[in-house]
Amino acid sequence: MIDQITKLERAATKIRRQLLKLCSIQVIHIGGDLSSTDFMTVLWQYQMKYDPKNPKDEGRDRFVLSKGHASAVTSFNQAAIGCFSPEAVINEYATDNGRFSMHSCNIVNPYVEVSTGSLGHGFPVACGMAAALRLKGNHTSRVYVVMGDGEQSEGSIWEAVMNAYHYKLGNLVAIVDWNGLESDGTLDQITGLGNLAEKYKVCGWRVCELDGHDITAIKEAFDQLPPADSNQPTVFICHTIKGKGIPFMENQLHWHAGKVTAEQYTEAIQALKMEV
Ligand SMILES: Cc1ncc(C[n+]2csc(CCOP(=O)(O)OP(=O)(O)O)c2C)c(N)n1
Repeated sequence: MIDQITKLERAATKIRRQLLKLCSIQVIHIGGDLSSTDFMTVLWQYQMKYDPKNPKDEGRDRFVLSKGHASAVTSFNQAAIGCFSPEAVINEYATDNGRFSMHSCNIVNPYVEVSTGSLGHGFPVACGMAAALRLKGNHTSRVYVVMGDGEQSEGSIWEAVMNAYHYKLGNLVAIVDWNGLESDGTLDQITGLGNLAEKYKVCGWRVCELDGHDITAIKEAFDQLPPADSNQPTVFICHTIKGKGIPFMENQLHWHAGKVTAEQYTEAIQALKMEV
């Protein structure tokens, strides 16, 4: 019998294969999908309390994709837990009546809690959802929210950071995908983050800094979360590589978004085979 870590590592490789398949047909935000694949896989396929047959169950954990352009990695993880099939994601993506597109949309897809895409918006909404759970007397569900590192330069993020501390939202877990690149340049060329961990700490947050591709470390970080009814919000600062797993895409700005040729697809799949 294979252990949990191996199972999750294989699941992450499977997600990367599916992303590449879709990327051979459509333009997707492949760089930031691949940087978040490992923590998204552990989040969706291990950590979250979520019944795909009952996506409106009050007792569910909530997920908000604040870096809304990483919709494909979210959809394939939701497919992995049975929300829909991976083929549906591939066939419907960016089609007229499809449920899947470059940004997650809750009008067409009931598994999306909040439509996102405009950076800096999803995180404050997630804070509001966490506060609302408390007001409704739900002390067991959490709200997980994934942000980009470039997204950290949006002012609305820091209003929400202070708000989450003020309202003692221990049911809120933020994940920052720190891959060092945006769409137009490196983070340091645009707005460097400095010591991001210290910034969250002085705002009163519990901070966990980790290698965002180390499945064991990610699982442990989730295992060590304080209970949902605790008082301090948590942020995971995940050090990642944009394009992770595909050598010709890693740390390459122009692979923020794109489509692979047939030759590139073959090369990418070969690289993933070696990873298993
Ligand atoms: C408010 C806003 N401004 C600009 C954009 C265009 N945009 C889409 S992705 C992106 C780069 C985001 O970088 P980052 O947050 O680091 O995400 P990642 O590198 O993980 O994809 C930008 C500027 C947007 N979606 N929303």
